[in-house]
Amino acid sequence: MNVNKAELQTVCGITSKLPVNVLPEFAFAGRSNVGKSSLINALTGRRALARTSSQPGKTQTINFYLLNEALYFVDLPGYGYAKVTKELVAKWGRMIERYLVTSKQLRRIFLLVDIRHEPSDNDKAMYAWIVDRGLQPAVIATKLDKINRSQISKQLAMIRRSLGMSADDILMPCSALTKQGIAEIWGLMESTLAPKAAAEEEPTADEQPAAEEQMAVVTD
Ligand SMILES: Nc1nc2c(ncn2[C@@H]2O[C@H](COP(=O)(O)OP(=O)(O)O)[C@@H](O)[C@H]2O)c(=O)[nH]1
Ligand SMILES: [Mg+2]
Repeated sequence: MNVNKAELQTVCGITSKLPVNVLPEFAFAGRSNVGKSSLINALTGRRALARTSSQPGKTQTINFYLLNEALYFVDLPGYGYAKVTKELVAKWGRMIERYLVTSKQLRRIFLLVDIRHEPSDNDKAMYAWIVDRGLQPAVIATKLDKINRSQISKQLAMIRRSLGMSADDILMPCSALTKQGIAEIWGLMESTLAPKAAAEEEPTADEQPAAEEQMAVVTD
């Protein structure tokens, strides 16, 4: 998609009311510093739409970016940042959960993990929770430019195994620096939005998870 217009429309803090949007949403989750904001910038072809930072733990809000007045990117707070209190970490977890549970427009959650590292316990808990809720995840392995080509398939297999992904679960490598994988991520979003794909992916009544299932992320 060619992004002609991109704006930060809503910023929600821990106690803010979440917007009730009518346009489709794609959410980006993952630990602090994994590259969420950089990926949003690469996908939108903007240098600094989402603020990137070498200091982890800076984004403590849920940011809604409206693109082409047609869809939203939702930048979720990074989890697993050690230098904040347990209480704050737990609040972020509840905030992410509240968004994921209440959004009526969420079409897919991108869970970002660093291609160089084994997913953390929080990554594993987040992925399992997304799958249990019947939401549509896609795992993005970021910072592809930081490893040798010969390492790529080994690292992707490690991530798949570690998160307990099956062969049909989506895992895509990308680099916000070289833009490798960016077109493929747009391709996935476009097919997610296509009416046929959307109808096929609608969970049936029995696939709907129990409302009381809790997300176990961000309790470290
Ligand atoms: N080499 C490389 N660095 C990246 C990439 N994506 C993000 N970074 C760097 O990783 C750091 C954290 O990125 P940021 O997008 O702020 O992560 P966030 O906390 O998940 O939003 C920054 O220094 C980025 O420049 C990538 O694909 N390649
Ligand atoms: Mg960020």
